[in-house]
Amino acid sequence: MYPLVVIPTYNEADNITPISEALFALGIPELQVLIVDDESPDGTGRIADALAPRYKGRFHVLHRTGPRGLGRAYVEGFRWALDHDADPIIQMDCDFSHSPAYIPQFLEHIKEYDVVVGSRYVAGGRTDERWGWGRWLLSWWANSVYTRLILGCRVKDVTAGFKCWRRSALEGIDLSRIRSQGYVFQVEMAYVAERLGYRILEIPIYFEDRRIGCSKMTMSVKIEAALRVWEVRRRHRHLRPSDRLR
Ligand SMILES: Nc1nc2c(ncn2[C@@H]2O[C@H](COP(=O)(O)OP(=O)(O)O)[C@@H](O)[C@H]2O)c(=O)[nH]1
Ligand SMILES: [Mg+2]
Repeated sequence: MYPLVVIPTYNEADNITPISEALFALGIPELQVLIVDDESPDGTGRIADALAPRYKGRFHVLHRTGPRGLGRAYVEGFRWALDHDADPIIQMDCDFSHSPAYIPQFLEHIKEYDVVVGSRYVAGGRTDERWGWGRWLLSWWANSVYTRLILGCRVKDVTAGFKCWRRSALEGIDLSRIRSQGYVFQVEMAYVAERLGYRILEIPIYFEDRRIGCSKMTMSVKIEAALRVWEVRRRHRHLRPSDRLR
């Protein structure tokens, strides 16, 4: 067993090398990294392949083909993690919005919890200082009011993408239940984990905007994700702790 960081990538050519360096610079013994690339046109996948020999068996690359999507990339990455004895499993973006500096805290808390969430919306959590009021309010409302009210979730940052999972939680969730193709994957995983009664801890993080490259989260993607929250609710609201896979 070893901690594994899973990073989905789409056009992250300028971030992939620095994020890998930052992760291994943490000096966490046995830490491994899995990149799940969706045929990025900018060559991220090729850069990742070239990095692998540098980290001697601790850096892995999955090349997905077919329709791309954040949700599909994560499900494939998590399946790989379960097949390769990883525990715990950390998920994060490639763009430094999720600072690797929080990972030691995740690894500490996961000893007591099933899921640790890097949260923007608990006391001490923050979003980028450059966000104006309007943007902060929209994000907070979409996340902490709209999505949480529909789902009746306790988790405050229900769209968070920076999380640490105990292997047993990912096994119990049963990844074949998870259907999201895109960003609503984060919401679906948080909701299913909560319905199944897993112990969830939110720790505050500072979420900084990406410095390099561009977000794939366009307004139409956001609207689609917001509508799909209803689908997530319909699909999983009957779940109980007894529905864990094992
Ligand atoms: N494999 C894969 N990764 C993706 C896809 N879309 C986004 N990502 C990655 O998911 C992470 C979050 O995406 P980003 O565009 O930064 O979203 P934002 O932080 O919400 O603006 C980044 O590491 C992206 O490269 C996709 O379709 N496939
Ligand atoms: Mg980002």
